Amino acid sequence: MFSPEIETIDRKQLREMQLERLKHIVAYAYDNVEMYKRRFDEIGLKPSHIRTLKDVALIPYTTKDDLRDNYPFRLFAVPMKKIIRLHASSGTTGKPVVCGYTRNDLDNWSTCIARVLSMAGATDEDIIQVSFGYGLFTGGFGLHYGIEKLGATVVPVSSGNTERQIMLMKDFGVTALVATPSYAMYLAETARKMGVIDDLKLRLAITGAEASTPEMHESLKQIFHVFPTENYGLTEVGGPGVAGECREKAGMHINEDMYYPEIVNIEENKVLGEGEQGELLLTTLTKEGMPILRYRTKDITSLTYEPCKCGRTLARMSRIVGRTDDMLIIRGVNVFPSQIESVLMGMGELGKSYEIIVDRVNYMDTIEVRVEVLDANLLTDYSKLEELVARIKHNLRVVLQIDVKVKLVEPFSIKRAEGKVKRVTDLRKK
Ligand code: DLL
Repeated sequence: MFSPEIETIDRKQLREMQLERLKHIVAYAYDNVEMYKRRFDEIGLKPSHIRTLKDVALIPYTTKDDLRDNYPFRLFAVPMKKIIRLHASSGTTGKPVVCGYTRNDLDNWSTCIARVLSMAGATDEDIIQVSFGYGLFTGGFGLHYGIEKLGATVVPVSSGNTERQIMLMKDFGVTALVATPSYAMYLAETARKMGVIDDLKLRLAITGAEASTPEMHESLKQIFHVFPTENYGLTEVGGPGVAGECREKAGMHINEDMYYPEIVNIEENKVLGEGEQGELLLTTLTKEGMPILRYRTKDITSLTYEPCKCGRTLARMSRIVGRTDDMLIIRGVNVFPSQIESVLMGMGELGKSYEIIVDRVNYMDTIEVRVEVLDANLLTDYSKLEELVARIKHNLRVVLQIDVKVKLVEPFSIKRAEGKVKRVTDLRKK
């Protein structure tokens, strides 16, 4: 454990710490960020009205639009002189979301990452390859400095050049990989093709930055012989390091001394209780550069406060079910891409790459899943092919309650991503 005094803290003591930090950060945001002062003044809210943790509900939400409206630096609470790093989201449309860090912010960030790595089972003996992109994306540099703080050896390869990544992994005796789950899978497939899996010393795959399913983790375990864990974060609150899975793989432990999580039902404007599923809100408790109050992540999850078998008392968030904005509504039925992934990854004949194409034909929504087969020979055996397609359709129907068109394609015919994968193409939006 990297910070046992925090990770196993008595929850009553933690709540006291959170309240003290919450009061501080609210006053700090009010005093130093014009938007927060205006928001509070508009509804007559004073920082002194925050007397208990529950009072956090009095504070208006912060949204991505607020960040865009205040682009690039208007949510910073310190003069630019104190900001020593900038990162920005990989958003493909509109202005990116920017985050600024003071020296203390970077130090806290590295601590959060070191904890997440150590939860996954990494130690200062590990050689860790970072295959997240280095640059404005928070993944590369975020993990990099966390690994150094843990005292492990960092191999900053960044993303791309997949065969070379495998060569380095082998030659350097890399023991842990940091990547998106889809890129980790691409690396696994490539290593298998190169016939070097047994020459690798890899034991951990620390994945994050995009959704994955237990089935995907199981596949990584089988193909790459690694123990996969996942971790979570977002640029708006600083990047990765918000939460991570421990070896129990029973939810991601939230670094609650730094982030105050809530689950809300947005339509009803209601804070939900333990175990209830809704949108995750995050309040940064220690950020100096860009404090954020009740940020609407759009990520759907639930929380549990039960102590974990690993000994940590930090709350755990369940795997992200999906984002409120990537939920597909097909003929009135809500479909999350993760539901489709669970079905596909659970079927042995299929490869690990797939795509989802949604369209509207004659006013009717259509959904097609294209998925690779493991063995190309199957595509020429008509009866086997038909049987497999029927089985996939059936399994999807059981989970989604709708009919899905299924197309099986050759191994490696779907383009692989080197960072975050984009699985869904929604042609209705055109
Ligand atoms: O993806 C930060 C990050 C880097 C997290 C490396 C973990 C590891 P953004 O690019 O701003 O930041 O994207 C944030 O990605 O709101 C989620 O929708 C999604 N996301 C991140 N981690 C997970 C995860 C980074 N473990 C957005 N499971 C978030 C599902 C995730 N979705």
